[in-house]
Amino acid sequence: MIELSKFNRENLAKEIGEGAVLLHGNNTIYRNNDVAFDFRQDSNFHYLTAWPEPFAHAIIIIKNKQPDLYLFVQDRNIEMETWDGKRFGPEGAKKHFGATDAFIYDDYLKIAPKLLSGIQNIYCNYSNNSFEKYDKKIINQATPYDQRGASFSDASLKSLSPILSELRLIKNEDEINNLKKACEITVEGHKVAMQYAQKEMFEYQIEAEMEKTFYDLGAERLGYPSIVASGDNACILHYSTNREKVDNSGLVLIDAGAEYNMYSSDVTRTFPINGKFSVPQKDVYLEVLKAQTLGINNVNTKNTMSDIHKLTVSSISQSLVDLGLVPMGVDETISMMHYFEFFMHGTGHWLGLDVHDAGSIEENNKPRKLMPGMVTTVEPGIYIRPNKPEIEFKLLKRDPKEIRERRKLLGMEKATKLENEEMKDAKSIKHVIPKDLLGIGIRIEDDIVCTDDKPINLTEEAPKTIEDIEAICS
Ligand SMILES: [Mn+2]
Repeated sequence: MIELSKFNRENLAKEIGEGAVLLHGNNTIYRNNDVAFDFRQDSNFHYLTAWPEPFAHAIIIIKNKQPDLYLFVQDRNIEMETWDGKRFGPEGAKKHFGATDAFIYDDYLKIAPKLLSGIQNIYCNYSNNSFEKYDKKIINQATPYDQRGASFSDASLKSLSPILSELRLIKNEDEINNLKKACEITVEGHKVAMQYAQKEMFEYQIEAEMEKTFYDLGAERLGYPSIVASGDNACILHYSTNREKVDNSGLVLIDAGAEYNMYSSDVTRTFPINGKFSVPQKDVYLEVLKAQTLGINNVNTKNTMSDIHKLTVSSISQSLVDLGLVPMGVDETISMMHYFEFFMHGTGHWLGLDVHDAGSIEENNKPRKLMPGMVTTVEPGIYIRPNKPEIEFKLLKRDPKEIRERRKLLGMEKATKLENEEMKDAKSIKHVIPKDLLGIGIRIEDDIVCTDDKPINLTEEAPKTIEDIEAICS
């Protein structure tokens, strides 16, 4: 991980050429009294420093495309370490983390302006509240415009996020290996959940058994809170209370991923608690699987994420027509966005240090082609909400791209108001949802690496066909 962060700093230095980068790590956050939430380092900070402790700042000074790392970290303190855990201290930062020099955290405001003195190009994250708290002050002092008050600076401030996001978007071999391991562990956890889940269980019991496997196989933590949603709960996209008893003939949707070496997996499987899909469950499942397979096969350098979404949307739309869930044909289901009643999220997102990883799906305001080393999820779904036995579909053409453009142009407030008015005035058609499909919610999700050749599915070992799922569940 330390080697990887050195490599990442060198790549950043090649992009920036001359200048300085200001970074802030995460701090300990208290839950109640002196009990802290589990600490996890900020992903950008980790990417460029591999520093594992709370309360740290970093400055990377770049000259002739060569980076020098300066770390500000908690000082060694035997008493504090007895309570809160070992610290590397400034000496450890130099010895083990490749810092050119290191200082104690509290000296940041004093020493940072000296390090930055006279540097013109400064990269920071304005949206981080440390910008107001620290960065503005030290830049004003380091590169003052008015020598008397030092309250202005003539440094050119630049946003770090776009450069760093672009770097993080393409994963190198070490990163792919971390993701592979996170995925391997995650697959085992999902298999255990399928084997273990039985009638009369509570969702959290299945969750506990799965997460035990994650930790047992070396995961440091979860990539995100596990979703173990039985029956109707599968139609709540971010359900994570996991406190209900599983319905004896229902499906269980599990969306969970282990984190390994800071990299996260993200897998969803949906299976029948009693080991056998009912006919309606199987009908919907096979349609989602069809769309997902199509999506995965199209993760290649010819396509954009938006192309892949279009493909899954048209596949799901055909399925919705075939299942009798929508009132019109495929073309109208797409152009009037009737599919959105049942498939209301995107097809995938980048995966890496963050489960929804850094990087834009656009380049120069246009959808970007996938490149080798990009890693994305592919996760279409169909959710047939139990509280909507009859749906009023608007007969109005809606283009998600136009909606997005107008929201950008007018702002959310005005644009959504207009949307509501247009929807209100539009004609509509009422449609009764087939009773036996109500409450079925299915999502299938895998983690896919784009290559020059065929896509690599890092999570294909998690059972997915009807036969494989019924075999492992029974
Ligand atoms: Mn996902």
